[in-house]
Parts: sequence; C-alpha cells; structure tokens
Amino acid sequence: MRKSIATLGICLFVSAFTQQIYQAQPTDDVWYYDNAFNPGFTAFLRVWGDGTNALDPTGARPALNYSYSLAKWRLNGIPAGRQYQVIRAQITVVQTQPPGYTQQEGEQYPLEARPLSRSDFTEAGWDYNAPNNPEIGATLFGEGQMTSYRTDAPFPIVIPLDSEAFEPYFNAAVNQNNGALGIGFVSRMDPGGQGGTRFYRFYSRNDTGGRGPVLQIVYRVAGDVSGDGCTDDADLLTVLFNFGSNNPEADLNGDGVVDDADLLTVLFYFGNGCEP
Ligand SMILES: [Ca+2]
Ligand SMILES: [Ca+2]
Repeated sequence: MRKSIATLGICLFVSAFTQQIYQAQPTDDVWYYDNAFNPGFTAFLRVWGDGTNALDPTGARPALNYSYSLAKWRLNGIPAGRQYQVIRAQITVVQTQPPGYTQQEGEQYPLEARPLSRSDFTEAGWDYNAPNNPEIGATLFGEGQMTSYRTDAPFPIVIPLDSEAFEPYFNAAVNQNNGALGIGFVSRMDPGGQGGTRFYRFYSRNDTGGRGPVLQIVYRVAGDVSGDGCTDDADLLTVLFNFGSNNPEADLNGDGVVDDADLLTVLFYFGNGCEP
C-alpha cells in the first residue's frame, strides 16, 4: 500500500511535465508598408488588404493596397534535436481603441496568421527596399476571433493556430532556424480608400503598456508520455497498459481514448529525444 502511494506520487509529479507551455512576446516586429513611418520601432502594427485578397497576387511588396505586419519570436528553452507535438497554439494581439471596423467586418475579413519564407529579419536592421525580405506563405495558420469586440476600450483578438499546420513549422523553427519563428499578419480587410480607417491596428512589442502580440504554444516531445523528454519503452508500456482506457496521460492525440493511434505515435517517434 505504501509503495503504491509512492508510485502514485511519482506519476503525478511526472505528469506535470508532460505538457509544456511556451508563452512570450516577439523579439522583433515590423509594420511592412511603403509609407510606414519608422516601421521598425513603431508602437502599432497595421494590417489591411484590398477587400478580396490578403496578399498582393502580383507578389509585389506591400504598398498602397496592402499592409502586412511581421513578428519574430525566439523559442528559448525548447531544445533542438527532437520532434515536438503541438497540442495547442494561439496568438493574441490587442486591437487599439477604437477599432475602425465593425464586429461584422472583423468576422468577414479576419486577421490572418501565416508562415514566413524566412525568419532571420530584425527590427533594428529592417529595410523596406532590401531584396530578401521575408515573403508571407500561402498556408493559413489561423484567423482572429471577434468575440471580445468592443469600441470603448482596446480588446484582444485571439488567433487560434491549426495545430496540424503549425506543428511542422514549429519543429523547423526549433531544429533548423535556431529557434527563430516568424509570423506574417495579413487580412483581406479594405480600408476603403485613402484616409480610410477600416484596418487592423494593434500594439507592437514596443508598446510601453506591454500589450504586444503574445504567442502561446502547448507542446510536448512527440510520443513522450512520461514527460522525461525521451520516447522509449517506458512510454510504450504506459500506452499498452492504458490501451482502451481514457487515461488522458496516455492519450497522446487527446481524442479521449487510448488506442492504436496513440500506440503508433509512440512507435513512430521511438527514440525521439533520447540520449544515443
Ligand atoms: Ca518518456
Ligand atoms: Ca487517443
């Protein structure tokens, strides 16, 4: 009896480390637009499109009809050399007061988060005319929600990221880009001509109130049930012992049942993160 209590204690202790959370503001963010004033160290990021497209279909850098914003995060504390499963990810930005669009327009023309072709840009070294500026990819990671819309105060726009689409990008950032992860913010929202105010305007990391974009990622080492950072026979045994149950500890894909899908994940990632 005493032994089983001790074992239970260890299990609870370990389970706290199964999922990990990264949460941070960008190290760099840039308003990417032809007429942007001091786009590097602006306190606000702005985004708009032409009402139909979020990205200029000609591939031109954003000028009059388009405005993009780019942000780069440093994934500090996430070791390279292993594959990760993204359980949940989201970006939260804070729209300034008052929004220049209605809630309905925000729902119709959401703020979009997409990958960048490269993440090695810096805010300090930003040059609109540089030939190798990051391009924004076609993959849509997520769209901003208007559930907190209000006109009398700044409000958060949460962009839930599609875990399946984001996971390989996250792994490439950790394992190939030295932890640098870039995101492009774009939208189809049309300001409605020169001087129009119908566009996204949200705080950058340079905001003195700390309201810049926040990236949150819940992740774990792929296939690692025990949370020791290595997918090995202990994880395999845990899944096998819990096979058919709904033990969330062994339910790697979170679908409510421990079955062959979870078993295959452990087998597929066997050796992931383990010392050679
Ligand atoms: Ca393990
Ligand atoms: Ca499952």
